[in-house]
Amino acid sequence: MEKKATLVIKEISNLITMKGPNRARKKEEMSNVGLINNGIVAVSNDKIIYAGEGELPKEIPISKNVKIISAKGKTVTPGLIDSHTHLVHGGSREYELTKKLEGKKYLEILESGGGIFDTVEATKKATFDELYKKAEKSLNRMFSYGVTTVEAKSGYGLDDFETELKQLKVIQELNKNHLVDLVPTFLGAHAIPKEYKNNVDKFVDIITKKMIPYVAKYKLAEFCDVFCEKGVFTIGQSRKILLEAKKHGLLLKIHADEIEPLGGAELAAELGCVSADHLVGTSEEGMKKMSEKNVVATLLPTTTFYLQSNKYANARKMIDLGLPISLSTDYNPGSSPTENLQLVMSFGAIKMNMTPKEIITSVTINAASALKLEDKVGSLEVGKKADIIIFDVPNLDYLIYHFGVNHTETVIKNGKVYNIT
Ligand code: IZC
Ligand code: ZN
Repeated sequence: MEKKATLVIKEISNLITMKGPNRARKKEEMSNVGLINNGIVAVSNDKIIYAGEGELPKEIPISKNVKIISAKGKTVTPGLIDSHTHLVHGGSREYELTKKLEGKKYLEILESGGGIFDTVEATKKATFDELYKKAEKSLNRMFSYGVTTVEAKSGYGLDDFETELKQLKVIQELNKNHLVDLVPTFLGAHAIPKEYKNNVDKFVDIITKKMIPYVAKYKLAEFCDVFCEKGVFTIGQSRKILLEAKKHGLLLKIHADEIEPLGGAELAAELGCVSADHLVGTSEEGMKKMSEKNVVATLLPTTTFYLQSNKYANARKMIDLGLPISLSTDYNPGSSPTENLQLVMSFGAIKMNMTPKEIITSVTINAASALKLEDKVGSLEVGKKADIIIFDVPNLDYLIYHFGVNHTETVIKNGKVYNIT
């Protein structure tokens, strides 16, 4: 059957298609955003059937019930993708703010039994429905910011596997019911449970021998992640966990060099991780190794901001060395309590000197690549999912320059139109 246009967005002042290969873009490719002035996009049901300039070609058939939207004076992009979040968790940690202002650091709070451990307790206590409703609220907020795909991690059960599974099942259920598409990640190795403080290898054994095989068998996660950090999991322990995950068919991610430079980037290259995330303390050697292996560098500048650090990931050097960059919120109750990906984009510019073109690449096709979804989303090209955002801004620079507010006017998800403002 011929595909008829069911939705047409016309007169688009700035259409950012991200046209190009379905893979993470690097170096100057990150500035090729496929900008079309006076653009037009046609959708048939949930797929894009045309993206170009001016009028629709005559050959494109139009459905009788076609919906037509004008985006004159507006900027249109692919649906944004948040490729690193701790979406599902119980409680919140606003009481840490005072401690932070008194000078307590994130790892000190964790070391003294707070931080992630507090959220573990709150997540254990929360029912499935409570976790679901809280995460749903955050997802609604993300959607309103123009985010149509989100990665979501477990990690607040630790040795209580039931709680890990509860989180993963909340993600699974939300993925069925919510408009936003979710990509589940198993982060069993998020902190060392108190009971295993003097026997971390025992906990690593439980993760590798019991948890990973179960999670993989019941397809509860697509990715496995590890918090590789001083006082958390070492390089050796992270390697063991990720190798086992790989054996079970899971794709790999790693929290690498977030606070202390341990060599997580080098490990990501060695193991063929799809992405390495944070990379604040990464050495040039580590960056080069990641570049050779096409590991996506996921950078999380609002986390650096919230940790009150002045040292941001060296995005410029990474781009020079050919690392594809993805930007995301790291939404979590401790080090980045925000769902606002547009804010992260502004931080990418102001704190990491990324250009608006590099930034939009980082939250579309490169973020899709960090989730292995580059064939389905991340650009506005024929055959891709009709996830499209209309921003009420006259150009891309404006979207990033006027910061801290929501510029989304309309979210088109799977070809359906949702008005935000
Ligand atoms: O709850 O603190 N960095 N894990 C690693 C987090 C932040 C989440 C948290
Ligand atoms: Zn994280």
